[in-house]
Amino acid sequence: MARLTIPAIELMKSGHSACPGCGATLVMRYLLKGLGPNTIVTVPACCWTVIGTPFPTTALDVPMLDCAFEATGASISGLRAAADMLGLKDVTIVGFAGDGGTADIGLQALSGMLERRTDGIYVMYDNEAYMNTGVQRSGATPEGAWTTTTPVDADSRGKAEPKKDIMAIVAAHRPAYAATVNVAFPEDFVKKVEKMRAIRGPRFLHALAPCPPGWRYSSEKTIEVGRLATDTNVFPLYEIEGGTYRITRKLGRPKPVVEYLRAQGRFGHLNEAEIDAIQAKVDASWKRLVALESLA
Ligand SMILES: Cc1ncc(C[n+]2csc(CCOP(=O)(O)OP(=O)(O)O)c2C)c(N)n1
Ligand code: SF4
Ligand SMILES: [Mg+2]
Repeated sequence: MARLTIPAIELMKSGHSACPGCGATLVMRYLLKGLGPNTIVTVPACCWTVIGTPFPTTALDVPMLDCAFEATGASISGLRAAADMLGLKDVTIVGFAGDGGTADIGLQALSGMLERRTDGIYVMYDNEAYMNTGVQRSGATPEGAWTTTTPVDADSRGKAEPKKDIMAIVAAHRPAYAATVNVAFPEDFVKKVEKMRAIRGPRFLHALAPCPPGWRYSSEKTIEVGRLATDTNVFPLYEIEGGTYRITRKLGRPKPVVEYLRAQGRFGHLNEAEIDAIQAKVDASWKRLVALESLA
């Protein structure tokens, strides 16, 4: 029998207030399994402020602070400085923010934290919209997706613009470590977290977090939809260490993108030509990633 590589420790408990099937809860759960108890988490406005600490309770066995929506990067730097002043060298400081709070409103603070070489971890859990306020489009919403602000009607076919490439933006800051992870691949996820925990300097995790109400699929399908995102190359798994790219899951023959799109109501309106155009863009992005890896 294959040995289970995921640590048994549970630092995220039941009793949280997420929707059934929420991918963002699994991001926190696997993250804390990899980091262990000596961790402080800072969270801006997002679903997780509601999920994690409905007053006066908490679902976490580590300290969790609320920071302003745009301030996660600055909050990581401030907590690191305070921990150093107190001689708490072994504590890991983690910022845990949504895609809206990272790729849009928190981008400046993230850039500052990376540029200052803060010794901390920034996690962007990506459910690809502003979910907590009712599924508004973010910079990380993929092209073609329905949201409440990118409707499907006579004038609109969902989001017209492409998804913002947060990993390319982070990579341009030359972080000590950056990686993509997906809750549907927990072993790969935890292995990367354990590795990044031992590295010093600014580190970043881009975590895919499927969201049943926002992506419009039924709640038992979170892992199935998550697997399809990676196995169609829509959301490839890779890491960047010291500027070197390494793809951590490669399929001989990826699945067609249509399988991922058809599994979700937010893409239900797309016609064959629109799906072919998305497939061509996914193929081109994958080619670019393979070329980056070959530079190693
Ligand atoms: C400065 C500021 N603007 C707007 C809000 C309202 N707000 C709270 S959560 C949220 C959505 C966050 O989206 P994202 O970061 O993607 O996290 P998610 O809700 O999807 O988990 C917004 C717009 C706020 N709290 N503060
Ligand atoms: S809206 Fe989505 S991200 Fe937010 S709690 Fe529900 S499933 Fe999780
Ligand atoms: Mg979001």
